[in-house]
Amino acid sequence: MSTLVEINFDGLVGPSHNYAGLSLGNLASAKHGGSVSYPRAAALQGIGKMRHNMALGLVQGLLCPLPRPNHGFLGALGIAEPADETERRLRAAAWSASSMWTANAATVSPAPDTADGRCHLTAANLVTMPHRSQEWPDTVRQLRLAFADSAHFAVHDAVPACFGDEGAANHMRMATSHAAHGLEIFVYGKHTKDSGGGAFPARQHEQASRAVARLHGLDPARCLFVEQSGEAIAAGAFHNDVVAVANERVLFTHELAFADPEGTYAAIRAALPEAEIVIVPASAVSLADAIASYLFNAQLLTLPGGEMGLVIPLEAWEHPAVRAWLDGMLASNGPIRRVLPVDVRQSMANGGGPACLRLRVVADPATVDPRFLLTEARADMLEKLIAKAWPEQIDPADLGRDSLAASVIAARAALLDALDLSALA
Ligand code: SUG
Repeated sequence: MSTLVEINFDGLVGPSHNYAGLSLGNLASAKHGGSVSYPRAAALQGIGKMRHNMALGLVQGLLCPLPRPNHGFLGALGIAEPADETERRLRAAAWSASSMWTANAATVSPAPDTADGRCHLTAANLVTMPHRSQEWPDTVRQLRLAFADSAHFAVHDAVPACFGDEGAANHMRMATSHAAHGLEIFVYGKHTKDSGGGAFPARQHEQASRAVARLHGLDPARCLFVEQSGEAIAAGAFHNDVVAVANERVLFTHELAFADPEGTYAAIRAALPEAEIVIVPASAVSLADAIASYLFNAQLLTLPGGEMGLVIPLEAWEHPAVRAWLDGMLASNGPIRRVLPVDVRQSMANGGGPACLRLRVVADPATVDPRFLLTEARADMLEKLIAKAWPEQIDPADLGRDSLAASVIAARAALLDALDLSALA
């Protein structure tokens, strides 16, 4: 009997969580740049979401924040004390808590899809955004601890930096069940004006996706490489998971997510005849409303009873057009039977919804290092630690202050100590 289940590894929000407006093309990040952030509240909201999903009967994992401020990054840029606005932005990059969005940590191909029958993970190089480009070496160290069991996992370094890779945020997997051989769908963007894009960067390069598929030993007949619509990128869908999400046989998508929607749906149906595609038309929810509310940045989960639930941000639930569409969907006989709103407002203000905050890994939980799995008791312990050690608030003008750096470093050290993960220090 298969023991493979989907485990969601949420990124714990780091103590340096701040709003520096670093992500071009991410409208929420730009809008909140310069605002005061609340790291303690942000981290507690994250734990709240993890608890919410555990209470549904699901296995919950967690990944730790990376070391910040990253003095190595600033040193490599020759910055000691910033002299101008550009250098101040680079300093803010060294403080970013962006590793909380673990959907960008890696791309994951579960064991049933790969040639050697192991679950493969490739760390994402995240090269398009300077503040995210520093993540992967520390991320890969952490993945190699969490998934150290080489009989079941293979963890790869990031693909070369000439090809931008944003990890699972541009990757969807469809299958009749998590444990079945899946169809892996890689979504990439193009920079060209012809595809409607250009104002904002297309962060995922096709050749990065193809490299990941090769590294993971995927069957080319069970892979699709699909172009994201330039219109979606231009509207602020800097990752595909802002406009589409898949789970098992269901794809939930905005009608303007892909450059060739009909061709994409036909290719999915040809590869997976059981596929059900739930399309939200722009006439019901405009691209702008979808992106502002993060309706699609949802966790589409198979609940223990077998039905599917959609964990959405409160912002989507409170949005009139989105709510009207969701009410209609629930009243219909569609495959998504429950809508479950959660409060992750602090992360949302930087463009990270429920789906950004988690990395999905289909695996037997017994093969994962237990230090990366959450229990109620550990959640209690983490809440106490965060309440004590995480800064209550950060004004971006405070980035660079020695006293703030000391408290951020001490908070992470206390966390690693409590989780017996000081090896990551
Ligand atoms: O890469 N925001 C992240 C949000 C990532 C969301 N992830 C997914 N869609 N999977 C990003 O743009 C904001 C940082 C700042 O402005 O300080 C930031 O990095």
